[in-house]
Amino acid sequence: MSKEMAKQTGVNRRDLLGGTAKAAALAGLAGAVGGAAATGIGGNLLGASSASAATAAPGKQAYEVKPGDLDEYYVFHSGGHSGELRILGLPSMRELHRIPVFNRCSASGWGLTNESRKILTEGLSEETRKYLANHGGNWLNGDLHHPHMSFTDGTYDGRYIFVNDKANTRVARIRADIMKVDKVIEIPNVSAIHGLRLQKYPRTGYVFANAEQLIPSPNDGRNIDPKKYRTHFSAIDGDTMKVAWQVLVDGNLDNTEADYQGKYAYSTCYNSEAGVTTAEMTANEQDWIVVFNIKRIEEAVKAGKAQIVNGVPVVDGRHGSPFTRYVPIPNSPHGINAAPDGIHVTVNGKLSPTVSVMDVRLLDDLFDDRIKPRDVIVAEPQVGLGPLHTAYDGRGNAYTTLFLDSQVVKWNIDKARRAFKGEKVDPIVQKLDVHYQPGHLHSSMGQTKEADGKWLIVLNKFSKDRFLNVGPSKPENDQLIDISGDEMKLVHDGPTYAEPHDTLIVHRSKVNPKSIFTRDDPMWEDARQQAKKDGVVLEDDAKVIRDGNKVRVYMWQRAPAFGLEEFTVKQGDEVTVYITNMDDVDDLTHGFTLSNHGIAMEIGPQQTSSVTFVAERPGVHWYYCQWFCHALHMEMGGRMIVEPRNT
Ligand code: K7E
Ligand code: CUA
Repeated sequence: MSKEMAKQTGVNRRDLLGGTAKAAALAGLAGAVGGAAATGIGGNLLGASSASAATAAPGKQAYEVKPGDLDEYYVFHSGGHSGELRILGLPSMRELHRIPVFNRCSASGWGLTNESRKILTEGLSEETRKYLANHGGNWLNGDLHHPHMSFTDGTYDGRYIFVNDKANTRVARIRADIMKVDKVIEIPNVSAIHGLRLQKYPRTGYVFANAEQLIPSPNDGRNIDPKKYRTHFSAIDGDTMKVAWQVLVDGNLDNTEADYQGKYAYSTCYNSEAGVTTAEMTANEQDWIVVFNIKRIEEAVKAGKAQIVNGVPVVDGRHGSPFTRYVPIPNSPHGINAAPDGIHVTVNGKLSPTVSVMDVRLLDDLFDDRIKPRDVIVAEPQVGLGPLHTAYDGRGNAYTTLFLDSQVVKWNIDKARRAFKGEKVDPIVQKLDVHYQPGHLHSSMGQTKEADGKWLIVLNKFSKDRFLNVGPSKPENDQLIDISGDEMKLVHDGPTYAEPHDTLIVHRSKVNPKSIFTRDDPMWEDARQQAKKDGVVLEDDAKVIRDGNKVRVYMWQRAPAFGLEEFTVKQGDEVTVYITNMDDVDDLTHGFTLSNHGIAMEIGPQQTSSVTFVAERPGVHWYYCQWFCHALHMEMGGRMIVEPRNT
C-alpha cells in the first residue's frame, strides 16, 4: 500500500496484522525514535531512556526490556558456518534480524537475485569462477567468524561491518545504512581467512586479515612438499575492497588485532612449527605473535620493493625482515585483544594457562632493535585452563574465557603487571562458571576506546542440559553477564544456532539504518542501466521487452498488486524479471516467488530487485508475493504463461 493509500484508508500494516490502536501508537513512537536517531539528535540521549524503563532489582542493571521498549545496544552476531550475520538487541538478547552473507537465503533471495549474484561473484578469482561454473555459479556456504564495525578515531562510525569467510577465503563488507552486503572479495595467494580486525586509527582504512592454512605457493599441484607451505598476512583497503598488500610470514596465522595509534598490527601463530599434523603443530612449547610495522610495509610497497603476485604487492616478512618482529608466546596462542587504554594487548595462551600482556609503547624500541622481543611482554598472569579471548571494561579489568575450565576469569591488568615484577599481589578478581566451553566474549563497546563496562556476552560452544533437548544437534549458548558492578553476574541464557564465534556490541547511537531505500541506491545500478536502454521507467512502467530469446519483464508493485497480472514468454526464453516496490511505507516489503521454478526474492520499500532464469516449463505458472504485506496479500499475484516451443 502506498503512503497515499495508507492515509486515505487510515490503515497501516500493523493494523492489518491485528495490532490494536495502542500497538499502532507504540509503533509510531518507535518510528519517531528511529527518526530522531536518523537526524542525529542525540542517540546518546535516547540510549538510556527506553532501556532503563526496564525493571531492575536495586544495585543491578536492568536487563528486561518491556514489550515496545527498545534495546540500548546492537549486537552483531556471527553465524559461523551458517554463513550469515545476525543482529540482536542487548540487553534483551532478542534476535532482530539476519543478514545473509555467504549463505543462500530463501526469504530474501540472497545468492539468487542478479544483484546479489553480482556482489557474490565479481570479487572472485578467475580460477574460482571457472571452478564454480560447474557448481551453480557461486559459493553456497561460508564460515563467518569475525564481524567488526568500521572505526573513526578509535571508535565505531556506523559505516560498515566487515566479516571473514574461513571456508572459501573471502572478506565481505556490509553497508550499515541498509544492513546488506555490498562487496565480497576472495583473497589471493592464501587459504582460509580467519582472524579479521580493522584499523582503528585514524580510521578504517585497512581491514587486516589472517590466512590460517599453510599451502604451497603457487598452489598448482606441482610442488606439494610441506616444507614449502606458507601463508600471508593481508591488508585490504576497506574503501575500495582491494587487497593493498600482503606480508609473507613464517608459521601460520590465527587471530589478529590492530593498535589505537595506526602503527602496528599483530597476529597470533599457533603453528610456528609449520607442521601438517596435530602432533607436529603442537610440538613446540612456545609459538609466537607476529608484529607488523605498517609504515615500513607501506614505504616498501610505495618504493616498488614488493613483488607483485596475482596483482597484489607482497613483501617478505619472515624472520630477519624489517617489516616484522616475532614475539615468543606460550603455547599455541589464539585470541589477541587490544585494551581500550590503547597501551595493553593480551595474547591468550590456549594450551598455556597464561595470558601474555604486551605494552605497545615498547614496539618502536623493538623495531629499532634496542630491546629483545620478549621485553615487550610486561605481564603473564596464570588465569586458568584454555584461555581463548579477552574483553575489557574500560576500568582496568580484563575478562578472559577459559575454554577448558568453562569459566570467565576477571583479572586486573595493573595488578598483573606488578605481579610480573615480583610483587606479591593476586591479579585474579573473580572466576564465574559459564555453560559450557566458552570461545569468544565481548564487552559493550569493549573493542573501542569508549568501552563502557556494562555488559559482557560470552559465547559458549556447548549448551548440553541448559535447554529442552532438541535432539543430537543442540544449540550453542550465548550468555549475558552484567559487569557493571564489582562482581560479574550471569543474567541470561541465549540459545543460538550454529555458530556464533564472535560478536560485536555497538551502542545504538552509532548505528542509524534507513527504513526505506533511496531510489538512487547503487545496488541495482545494472537494472537502472538496462531499463534506460530499454526505454523503461522502473518506477512507472509494467511491460515486457523481447530481445531475441532474451525477455525482460519490468513491473512495479504497490500493495496489493503487481504491475503485471500476467505476462507471456516462450519455452526456452531467458527471462529477467525486474520488480520495483513503489510503496514507501516503513516495513512494507514485498516479494516475488515464481512457483515451481525455485525463484524467490525480496523487494524492500523503494527497492528494485531482479532475477534471471530460463522458462523451460510450458504452461501456466503463478507468481505471488511471499512477504506478508496487506489484507489482500494472498491475492497479490499473477501468471507467467509459457508457450510451448513448437507452436
Ligand atoms: Cu576463537 Cu574463529 Cu575468533 Cu572461534 S575463533 S572461538
Ligand atoms: Cu506484497 Cu505480500
